[in-house]
Amino acid sequence: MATAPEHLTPLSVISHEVAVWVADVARLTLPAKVHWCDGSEAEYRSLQQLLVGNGEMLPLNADTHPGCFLYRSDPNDVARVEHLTYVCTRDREDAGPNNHWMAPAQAHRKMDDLFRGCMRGRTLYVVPYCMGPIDSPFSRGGVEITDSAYVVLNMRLMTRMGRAALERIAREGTFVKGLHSVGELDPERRFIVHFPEESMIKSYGSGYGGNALLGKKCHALRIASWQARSEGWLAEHMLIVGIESPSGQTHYLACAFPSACGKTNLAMLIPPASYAGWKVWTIGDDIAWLHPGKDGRLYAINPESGYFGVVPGTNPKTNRNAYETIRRDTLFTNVALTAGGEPWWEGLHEGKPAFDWQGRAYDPANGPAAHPNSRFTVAATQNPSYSRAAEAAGGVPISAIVFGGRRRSLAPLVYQARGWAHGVLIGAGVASETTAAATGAVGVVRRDPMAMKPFAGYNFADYWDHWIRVGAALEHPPQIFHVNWFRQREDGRFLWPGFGENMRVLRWIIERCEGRAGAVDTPIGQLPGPSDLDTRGLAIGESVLEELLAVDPQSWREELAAIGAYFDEFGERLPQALKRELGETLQRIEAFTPRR
Ligand code: GTP
Ligand code: SPV
Ligand code: MN
Repeated sequence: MATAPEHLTPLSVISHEVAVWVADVARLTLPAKVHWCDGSEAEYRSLQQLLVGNGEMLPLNADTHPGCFLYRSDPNDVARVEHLTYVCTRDREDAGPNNHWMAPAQAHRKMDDLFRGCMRGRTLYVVPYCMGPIDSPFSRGGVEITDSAYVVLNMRLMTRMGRAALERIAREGTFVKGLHSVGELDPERRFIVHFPEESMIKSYGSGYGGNALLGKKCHALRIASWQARSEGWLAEHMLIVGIESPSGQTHYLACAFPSACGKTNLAMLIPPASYAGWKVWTIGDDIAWLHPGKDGRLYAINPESGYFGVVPGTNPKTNRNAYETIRRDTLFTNVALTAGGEPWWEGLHEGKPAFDWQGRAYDPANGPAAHPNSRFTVAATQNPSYSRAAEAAGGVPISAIVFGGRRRSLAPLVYQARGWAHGVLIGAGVASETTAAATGAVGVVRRDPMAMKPFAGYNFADYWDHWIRVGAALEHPPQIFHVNWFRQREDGRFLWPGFGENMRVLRWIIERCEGRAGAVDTPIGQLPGPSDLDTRGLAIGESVLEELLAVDPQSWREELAAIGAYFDEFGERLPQALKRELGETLQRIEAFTPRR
């Protein structure tokens, strides 16, 4: 059944292991047809037509949005499901208190029972993909088997998918196995299960985003973080952005913010008018694989080739680059529709919705017109700020690592770690308000270390230990910072204008890396003094700036206690260096009298 079709000749590109696995899966799932994806334009177009033909996808207004489509997912399947996501290691402790765990044998049994015969009457798509540039030694291959043509379309945009990936896998001999079925889309029969020791993923019952596009969070973060630990690198939930100063020098920053906390926006930021001559280059908007280089610096590749971005809030003012990027050849998921067949969402500031994300006549009583986690899928090359360096086999050198979260209070606009180990403490202590990117309550502050709470494929204590080791071995480690764009007034308005204006903070970060910008020492790290931050042309009051840059000892005492209590969950496995950094920060707080 799983013999390779003629359009993939020479057949030798299919490794024996891939062929055997596909045959095994076909015997389990019993599809009517097996389709090996070659990744061609023709295949892409024909799958689009298939979905339009059976009503699963709607072509959008071809004059305003050529090549764009709307896909409506099942209303109960609109976000990642963290409570149904498992990491299955032989030893439960290896998954850690940060992951749901099942014994591997039991998990395989449970999943295979769900998969048995689930593709009857359907097509099984074999999706070979490569995370990272095809010719990069840092890249890794995978094969996703899925019964969703929508998943195939997304994978074609998000990864290097098709023939070249299959060839690379045949050359390399190893790949990550991902088995996916939409199943019945029943939340009671939905599980996203990882077997890091077998480089395997089994996902059943969802057709949405990170649950179903297995190259993304499942492979490039959960499985890859496990591999990275044993191989001496880092797989992180980070954007990668290049900032070119008027002198022509480019610094690359890798920034870890939790889901729906501004990575895509920062990665394609447009500097304020006063920043003539500055340029921003996007390498990646969600995931970074970081490798120590021979020169003692850290180098990053973006394993993805597209963006699966949050739609609401996108407009020419907040993010003109994203706005331009998604005007053509874009797959929209769960946005609203105007009477003229154009996509619509909250925060677009043009047109008005006629139909909501479920296809109902729009009625504000039903809530937002576009789902808060509605998304665009688009090729990265369509981004006006796309950098060719995203194709560089060796990656780009990282000057700074920036952690961040969505905190309405406490965390200042920006601060710098005193060194690598202190930076790891800052990353491990990140907390953020939950967002619509995952099911469950929104706006609840929770610990989200390195923005990896939902994505670390192993015990966080071991993960922090690995971070400390990687940095200690670097002769020129990146500087580490923390930012917070989301401080709010009582009435909910943001204190900091954000978006393009974040450039002012990035500038301070870069000039700190160059040893040029000033800073004030505080117990939590170094902060810009009011005159160290470029606020020219910014309508922001002195008192607001003071509030954004304040360190309140009592609140921080409580925060550090909360971080300590969180660390206690990890028991003896918690690295000594983190305990030490936490203790030293506490001591500095006790000795601190804030400036007035
Ligand atoms: P994932 O794709 O889920 O990983 O999200 P992300 O981190 O890429 O977040 P994204 O850039 O898509 O932003 C999420 C939401 O935050 C959007 O609604 C943005 O409009 C909003 N946002 C982004 N940057 C800023 C900012 O600087 N200030 C404020 N107030 N909102 C922002
Ligand atoms: C996230 O939730 O961090 C995303 C979207 O980037 S998803 O692909 O669903 O994980
Ligand atoms: Mn993300």
